[in-house]
Amino acid sequence: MAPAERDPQAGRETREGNLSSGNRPSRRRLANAIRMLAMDAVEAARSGHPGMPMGMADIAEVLWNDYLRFAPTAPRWHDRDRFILSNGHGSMLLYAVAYLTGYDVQVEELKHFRQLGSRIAGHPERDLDLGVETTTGPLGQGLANAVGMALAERTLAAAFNKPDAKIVDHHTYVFLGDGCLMEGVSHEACSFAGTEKLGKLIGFYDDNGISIDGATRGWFTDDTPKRFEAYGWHVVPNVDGHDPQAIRAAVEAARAALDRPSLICCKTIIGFGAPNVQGTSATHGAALGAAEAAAARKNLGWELPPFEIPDDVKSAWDARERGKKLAADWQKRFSDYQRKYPELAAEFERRMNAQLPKGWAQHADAAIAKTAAAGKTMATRKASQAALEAFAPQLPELIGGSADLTGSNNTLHAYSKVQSAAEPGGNYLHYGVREFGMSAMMNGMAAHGGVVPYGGTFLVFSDYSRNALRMACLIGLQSIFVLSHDSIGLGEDGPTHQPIEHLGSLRLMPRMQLWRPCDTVETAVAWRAAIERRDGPTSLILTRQDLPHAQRTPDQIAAIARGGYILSNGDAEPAITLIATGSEVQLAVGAAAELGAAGVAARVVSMPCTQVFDAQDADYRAHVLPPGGVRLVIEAGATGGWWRYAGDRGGVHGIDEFGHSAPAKPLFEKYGFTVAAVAQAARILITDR
Ligand SMILES: Cc1ncc(C[n+]2csc(CCOP(=O)(O)OP(=O)(O)O)c2C)c(N)n1
Ligand SMILES: [Mg+2]
Repeated sequence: MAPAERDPQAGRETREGNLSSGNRPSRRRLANAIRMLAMDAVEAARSGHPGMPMGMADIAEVLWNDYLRFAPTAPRWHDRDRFILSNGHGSMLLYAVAYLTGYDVQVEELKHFRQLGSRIAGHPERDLDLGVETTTGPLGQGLANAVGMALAERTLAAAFNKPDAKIVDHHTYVFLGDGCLMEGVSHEACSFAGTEKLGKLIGFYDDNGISIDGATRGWFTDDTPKRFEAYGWHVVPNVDGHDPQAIRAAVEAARAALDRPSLICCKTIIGFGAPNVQGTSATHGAALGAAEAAAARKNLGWELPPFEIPDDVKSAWDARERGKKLAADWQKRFSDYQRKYPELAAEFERRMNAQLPKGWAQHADAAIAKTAAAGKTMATRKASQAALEAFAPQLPELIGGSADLTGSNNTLHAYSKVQSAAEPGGNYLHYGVREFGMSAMMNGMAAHGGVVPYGGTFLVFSDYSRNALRMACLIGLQSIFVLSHDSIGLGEDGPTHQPIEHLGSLRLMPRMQLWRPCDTVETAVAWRAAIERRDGPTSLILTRQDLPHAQRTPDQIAAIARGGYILSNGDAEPAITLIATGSEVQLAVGAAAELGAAGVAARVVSMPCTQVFDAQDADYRAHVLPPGGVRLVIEAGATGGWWRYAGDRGGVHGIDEFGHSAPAKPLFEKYGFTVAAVAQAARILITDR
C-alpha cells in the first residue's frame, strides 16, 4: 500500500453515536453488528470484502430500520421496496442485515460465507428468501438494474393504481460505490433515469475515496454531484455517512423530491472501526487478520466473540413483526382493490406471478397458422414486428424498446405507446444509444416482475451489452434481446456493422436461447418461445434483408419449437444433410434441389435454436440428424461452434474473416453464400469421403 493512498478522512474520530432511547442500543451499536458479522465472516472464509460493509453500516442501519419497507417472513410481497447492492463485493452487508432483521437464515450459514453450496455467496445472487433482489458483482450494472426496477414500478403503477387504491407504490434503493460510478454503464442508466424523472429511485453513493488500487484521486476526480445534477437528478451532497441524523435528513429530502431520482453522496471511511487500516484499500478485499479484527472489536467496544450478537441488538434489529404488518396492510388494501376492481386485480396477480393469459396457447397457435397461410416473403426483422402485433394485444406486460434503432429493429408496433415521465402508461421506451444500459435496465425490469422487457439493437452491438446478456442467463431473467442485421447480409454499412463471431459467441453463453429464424413462421414461433420462457433470456436474431417463405406441413410447423427439424427430404436415406439457420436456409433448400436433380439425396435441416434442439430427446435428435451421416452446416458467421453438429465426416460453410463494405448480393457471392457454391461444397464433401 502506498503511503499516499491513506484517505484524508481516515484521520477522523470514530464517534460513538449516542442516539439510544430507553433500552434500545445506540444506532452505532446496531451498525456495529453489521461490521462485526462482515468482519467475522470474511475472517472465517479467509476471503471477502470487509471494507465496504464496515464503511456503509451506519447508512444501512438507518435505511433498514427507518425507511425500507420489507418483510423478512414475506419476502415476495409484491409492493415491497426494492433494494439493490450495486457494489456487490460488499455482499456481507446484505447477508448480515438479512440475518439481523429475521430472514430465514441461521448464523451457521454466515460461517460458511463463500463456501461451496452456501447461499451466502461471494457476491449477491438473486435469492428473494434472503432479500436479495438481483445478482450483482459486475460493477455499475446493479445501478442500471435499479433504474430498470424503478421503471417497472412506474409502469405497473400507471397500469393498476386507481385514485382510491394504490397497490403499486414502492421505492427502489441502491447502494453504489466509486467503481459503479467509474463504469460507463452508470452514465447510460443514470442519464436515462434523469430524463425519465424516476422520483422513487434513491441511490446512496459510498464516497470513500478508495478503490482497489488505492486512493481514487489518482484516477477518479469527477465532480459527482455536478455530474448527477447535470443528468437532472436531485443530489444531496456531502452527507456524513457515519452520522445517522445526517443520513436521515438526506433520505427525507430524497423522498420528498418525487419529481427526480435522488443521489445521496455519503462521505464514509472504508473499513470503519479497524484502527490501523481503516480508510485504506487494505480493507477493501481481504480479511483483516486476527490481530486487526481483535483491535477493531476493542475499538468499537464490542465485547462478544465472533458471530455472537447480543440479544438487545438482535431484538432491536428484528423486523419480522413490523414487516408482517406492512405486508398485511398491503394485503388488506389489495383485498379492497379486488372487491372494487376484480378484473384488474386478477390481471395484476397474473402478471406478478408470471402467468400467461387464458387462451394463450390457442391464440398463439392461430397466429402461427395464419402466418404460415399468408406465406409472405419478408425480412425477419419485419416478421418480428408482425409477430409482436399478433401477440402484444394479449400481453400488456411486454415493454418494448430500442437503443435508438427503432426503425431498423422494427421493435415498435401498432400497439406500442411510447412511455415517458409525462406518459407513464406507455409500453415502449426510446432508450437512446445505450445498448448496455438498456440491457441491464431490462434485466432490472425482469427481476422486478410484472413486466416482460424486450429491447433492440444491431447484433454486432450485442458486444456492448454482452455482460448484461450474460447476467440475464446467470440469474435466469426473462429479458428478450431483439438483435437485427444479423450478418454480412446487412450490406453497405460494412465490416464494423457486420456480425461474424456474434452468433457463435452468444450460443456459447450457458442458458442463452438464441433463435435465428429463416422466415415469418419461424420468427413467430421464436417469439412464442421467448414469451413462454419464464426462466431465462432469449436472443432473437433477425435479418435486414427479405427471406422467402418456406413451405411446411402442420407437423413441420409444430416441430419448429423443437429448435431443429427436417424441412425437406425427411424420408429418403440422405447422401448428405444440409443444416442451416436464418438467411442460409434458402440456400440449403436451393442446393438440395440442385443436388436432387443430379440424383443426390440431400436432406435440409433448419436449426433456428441449437440450445432447444440440444435439449430434445436422443431419439428425436437422431431422427433429425442420423448418426454417421455426412453433414454440411451453412451459416454466414464464424464456424467454430458448428463442428460438433457437422461431425467428423462433415463440413462447415461459414465466414471466419471480417466482411466488406458492399451491397449484400456481391458480398454473399464473394463469401460463397449462393446456391451454386453451397451445392458445390456439398458435392466436394460427398466425393471426398
Ligand atoms: C465490472 C467490474 N470490474 C471490476 C471489478 C473488480 N472490482 C471489484 S470491487 C472493485 C473496486 C471498487 O471500488 P469501489 O466501488 O470504490 O469499492 P470500495 O473499495 O470503496 O468498497 C473492483 C475493481 C468488478 N467487480 N466489476
Ligand atoms: Mg470506494
